[in-house]
Amino acid sequence: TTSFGIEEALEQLGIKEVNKGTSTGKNWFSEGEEFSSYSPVDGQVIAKVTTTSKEDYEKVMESATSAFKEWRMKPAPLRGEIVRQFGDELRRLKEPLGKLVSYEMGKSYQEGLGEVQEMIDICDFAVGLSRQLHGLTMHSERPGHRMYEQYHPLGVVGIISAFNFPVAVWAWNTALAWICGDVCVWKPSEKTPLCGIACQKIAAKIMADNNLPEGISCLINGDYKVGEMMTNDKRVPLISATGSIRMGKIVAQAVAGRLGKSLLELGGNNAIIVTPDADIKMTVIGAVFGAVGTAGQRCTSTRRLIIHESMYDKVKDAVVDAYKQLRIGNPLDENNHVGPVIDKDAVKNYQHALKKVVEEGGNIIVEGGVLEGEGFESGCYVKPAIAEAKNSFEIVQHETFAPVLYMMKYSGGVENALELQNGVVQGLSSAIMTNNLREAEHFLSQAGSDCGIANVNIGTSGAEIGGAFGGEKETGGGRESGSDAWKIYMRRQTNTINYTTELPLAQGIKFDL
Ligand code: UN1
Repeated sequence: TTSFGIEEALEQLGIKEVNKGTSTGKNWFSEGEEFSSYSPVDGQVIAKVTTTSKEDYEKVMESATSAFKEWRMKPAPLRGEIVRQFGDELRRLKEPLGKLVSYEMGKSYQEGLGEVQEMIDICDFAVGLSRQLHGLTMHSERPGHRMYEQYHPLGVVGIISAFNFPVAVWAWNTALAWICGDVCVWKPSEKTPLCGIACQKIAAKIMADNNLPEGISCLINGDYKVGEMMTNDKRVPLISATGSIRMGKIVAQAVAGRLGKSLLELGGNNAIIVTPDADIKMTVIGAVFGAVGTAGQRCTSTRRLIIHESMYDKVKDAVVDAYKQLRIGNPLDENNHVGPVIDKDAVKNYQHALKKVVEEGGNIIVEGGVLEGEGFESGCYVKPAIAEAKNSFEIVQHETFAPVLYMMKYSGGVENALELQNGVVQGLSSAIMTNNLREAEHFLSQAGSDCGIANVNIGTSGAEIGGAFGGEKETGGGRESGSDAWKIYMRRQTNTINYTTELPLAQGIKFDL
């Protein structure tokens, strides 16, 4: 891996000392136990990181809550200026950070760079937004009264992110939360802690450059037990959590138990509907990238292809053919399309899915398998596989975070395809491949896709940051990143001002003294 410049990248990111096994260098983390970050690329330990203890968590919260008092008083456009500088620093460090993402998480270097690009894009978006935190004005029913609403900062925002987007999802949350006047405490996945430390370093540098407290951006490390300190903490009015449906249900209940707000971005079970009017070439690119990109570990990954019977054999042959071209290997080597899955547990889940689909009566049309030998020592490289399956299979109903694609047929009109597509508990992303206006509009209508994201002639993954990102049903209902997703990071206040010498009551109530 040295040949791919990992050492240099760690050096540029200022986290080489972490690599040598010392802790994060942050005096917050003095007490917890150490855990290791392994690269799925070569199986090496990249770093040892200290788990945040209860005592250290208290220090983090003190630093966050006191930073909030200062930060909320800065005008929003000034907060935007800080985010602009943060985005500039990300531009400067795009390559080393993209490389670290690739090495610690296992996605291709191109996708690692793409992830940092999403961070940069959301910063730009947030900078503009910092002058547009608009509320409405209303006409009061009382004479000489003015009524309007304003948005105020919320406080400490807790962010729990997943390994698959170890840096971008944090940035979607922080860039918006920061311009909104909030401070953030982030618990990255324990599988990608070094990405978290690298980002924290960048944020801390920008805060220091501007004489701002580092507590505006805080990091805590460890597994779900560390996350629980936050979900149960009344000082954290909003928890934004990305991960499995199982995790989301636990987080949602804990946060609801104290009537806090949660923003949940959970599992997907995303399908592409291929209609008789689909462009085959586009379908193949969308489906194959969607299914094997990030080794099938995006929440927007394509899990199901729902193909019209008249197109079935053609599409199946074209996709199977495309799978033959896939090169699996070190994701830092730009000749490869598919890198490893995150760890050996992910390999087990992948194997379980392939076994289960056969047991339930499915038919494997592209064989899977774990790769062995030179270059595959980590044991995390698997072959993207395809099975013909029924939507009703238990395994098809379940999100397996691996490159396993299920193919199924539909007959008749697009409404039959939609029944299959919507016939799962998840509701994140969906797509239709068609040049038929009627089918496309039906798919987008209220009787169409029930997902938060519905695309026409685009695959299920790779959403732009400008739109609101998230999904319905057990995906959790939260929306992050673009559009008006910022509103969840603020509290709305309705203000009515009386500039007369009378005090008329609303609803015309008479109350004479
Ligand atoms: C995720 O997998 O959690 O739409 C986020 C996409 C990316 C984000 C995925 N922009 O695939």
